Amino acid sequence: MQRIFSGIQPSGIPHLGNYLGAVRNWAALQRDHECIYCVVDLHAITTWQDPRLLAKQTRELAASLIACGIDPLAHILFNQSAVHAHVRLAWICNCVARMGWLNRMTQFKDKAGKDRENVSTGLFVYPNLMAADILTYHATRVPVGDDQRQHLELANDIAQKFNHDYGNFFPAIEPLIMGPAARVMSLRDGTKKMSKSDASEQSSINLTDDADTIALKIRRAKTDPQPLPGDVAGLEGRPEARNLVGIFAALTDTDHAAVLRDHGGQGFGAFKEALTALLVEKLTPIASETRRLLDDPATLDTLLRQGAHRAAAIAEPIVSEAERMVGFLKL
Ligand code: AQP
Repeated sequence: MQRIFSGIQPSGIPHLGNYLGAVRNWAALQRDHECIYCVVDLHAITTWQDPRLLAKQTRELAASLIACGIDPLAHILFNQSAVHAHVRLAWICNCVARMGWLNRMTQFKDKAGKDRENVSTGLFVYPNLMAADILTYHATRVPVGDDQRQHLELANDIAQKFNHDYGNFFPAIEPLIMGPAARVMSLRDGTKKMSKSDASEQSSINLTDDADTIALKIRRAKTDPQPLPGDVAGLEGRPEARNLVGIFAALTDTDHAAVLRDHGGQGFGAFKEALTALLVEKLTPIASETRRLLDDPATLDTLLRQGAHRAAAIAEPIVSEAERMVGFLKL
């Protein structure tokens, strides 16, 4: 059975993009994989996080993942800072990765923007930590949204260079980028990724939104004046229409073409109503289950603590061997 690893940052409330691009697939993959899922708090602090909120956000995200169908008993769910092997291997990855490789990372360029001199060095080496997260478990398959494709290529480059420099040890990593909503875009701008850190609350559907909030955000979602086209070619140059059709397709387990067969020619008013009904049906049970789980933080903490112990038991021998191969004195 192949081992899966993936992570999500407790940097705010998870949104529809996180759900359709990643977490929903994580839940499905549990059927035929050994899965390790991680709330990546070390990654979150690469941008400022209020220390009074980070622990709360970590718990909330863990509850949300369980509500989305992640099974913390049959598989492993934990918070990253609780397993020290990640940072030990991340340091080795920092020393294996080349500056030129990191300079090409588009996510760093997007997030740093014009403020490059003032962002944290952690943000720059973020992809090295991500490589370490995966390699720490010898995971071979990594389900992520489309925005992480370049980081996974870099993780493979790091693994290959380690294998070349120190001896064959790390397996190749296969990215699993799945479904018609692998990159969900902002509801306010179809050319921008839906993101937790977007300043506009209207740009994303959050997994904690109630039915009225979902309806309002979809009603206000940016569209264009044309009705929906009858085929996929008609979505060309219409990023907002493509985004809403992609979301509909993902929620109904179909594709863009099937949605347009049923809804092509319809104005956005009617389509938005159908999309709202679908979102409310799929997301509001997740929100109420998350609230229920958060009513019992002690049980959540126990699940995360046990997850961290089980993760550490897998990680420790792998990272110790990597350290030995590098030449560290292991007493
Ligand atoms: N818009 C998206 N569409 C599809 N998938 C997405 N993911 C994130 N945004 C989208 C996927 O969700 C997983 C967890 O992502 P993350 O929270 O760890 O980091 P991120 O990609 O940086 O997400 P955000 O929302 O943009 O967070 P902030 O604003 O804090 O940086 C990943 O698999 C990601 O691909």
